[in-house]
Amino acid sequence: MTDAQLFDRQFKELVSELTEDDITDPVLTDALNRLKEVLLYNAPGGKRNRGLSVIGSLRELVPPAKLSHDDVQRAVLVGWCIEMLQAFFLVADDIMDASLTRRGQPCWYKREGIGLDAINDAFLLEGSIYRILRRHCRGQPYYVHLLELFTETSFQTELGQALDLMTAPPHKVDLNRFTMERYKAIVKYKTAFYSFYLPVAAAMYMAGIENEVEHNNAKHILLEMGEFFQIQDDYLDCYGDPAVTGKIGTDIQDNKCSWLVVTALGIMTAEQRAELEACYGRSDAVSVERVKALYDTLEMPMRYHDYEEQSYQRLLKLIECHAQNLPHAVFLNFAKKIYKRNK
Ligand code: DMA
Ligand code: MG
Ligand code: MG
Ligand code: MG
Repeated sequence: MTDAQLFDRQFKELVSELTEDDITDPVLTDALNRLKEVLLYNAPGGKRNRGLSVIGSLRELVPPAKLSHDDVQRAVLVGWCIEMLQAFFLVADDIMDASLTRRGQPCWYKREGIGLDAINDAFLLEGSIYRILRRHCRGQPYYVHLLELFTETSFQTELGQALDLMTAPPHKVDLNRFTMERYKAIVKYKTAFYSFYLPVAAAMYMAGIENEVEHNNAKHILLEMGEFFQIQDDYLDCYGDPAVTGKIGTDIQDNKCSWLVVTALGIMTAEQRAELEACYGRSDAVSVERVKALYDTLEMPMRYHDYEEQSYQRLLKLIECHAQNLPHAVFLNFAKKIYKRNK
């Protein structure tokens, strides 16, 4: 069985552990049924790159003979904890971004009868992480490391989301806010820590690697990868095919500090800047089309593809000089999955 199959098969059991075995007070039946529905709708259905990279990385860090069946199972479950963390952030992110679809279906809060009750559902997803970690990893020497890693990473992501939101106040367009410096801070915190450092750091702790220097080396490479990943996300928000990405873009309407707007601002004329000022951050279709036409005039797809190539070359160099004691495959496997992606 491949790790991906193992991973997918584990989900059903995880749901029944959380909703049937963990808490059994009969007065909670309705709430636990709700949790089950929330998990089934929001946790699966993604690319599961983050979740799968825990077991993927662990296999690069520990020789096969030293990896027991239980070690593998725990890595798969920790992978699911990352997918639940992602689901927690996405349920909330879609409310805040006023998005319509996610993974090819309506966003959870958009479903009939859900609305802002989805806020509590997001908390349930977050809480589920710690129930699973406790059940399966409590007796392991790395338990406290994992707890600290998940809580630290959550906080970093929340700080990143705060920056993202306050740099994009609704109906208050101020193009001076959109600097590359601000952009880098937003994406490092809102995306790179939880999407890239978290899964590899979890595998490192599970492999017994606690050394701060090693963690910093890994972090250096992974945060760079995370920055590129969010740049792709921003590009796909405008230029991706919703039938492939599973989501309809909202960055222009939401007045977001996207890589596209920051990069475009650096190369546009004063007239183009005035045009952008007039139509960015508005939800009517005509304004959105005017922003997209401006991006096309500035050849943003070509600039993005050039950037993608450069970024890949830079990353390979970074792996060469920063992955001293860590197997390069940990990083290269991850890089292979994200470069040239279209979803
Ligand atoms: C994603 O930013 C960040 C988190 C923490 C969910 P985003 O709003 O660009 O993501 P998406 O494009 O998936 O809505
Ligand atoms: Mg969003
Ligand atoms: Mg967002
Ligand atoms: Mg996005």
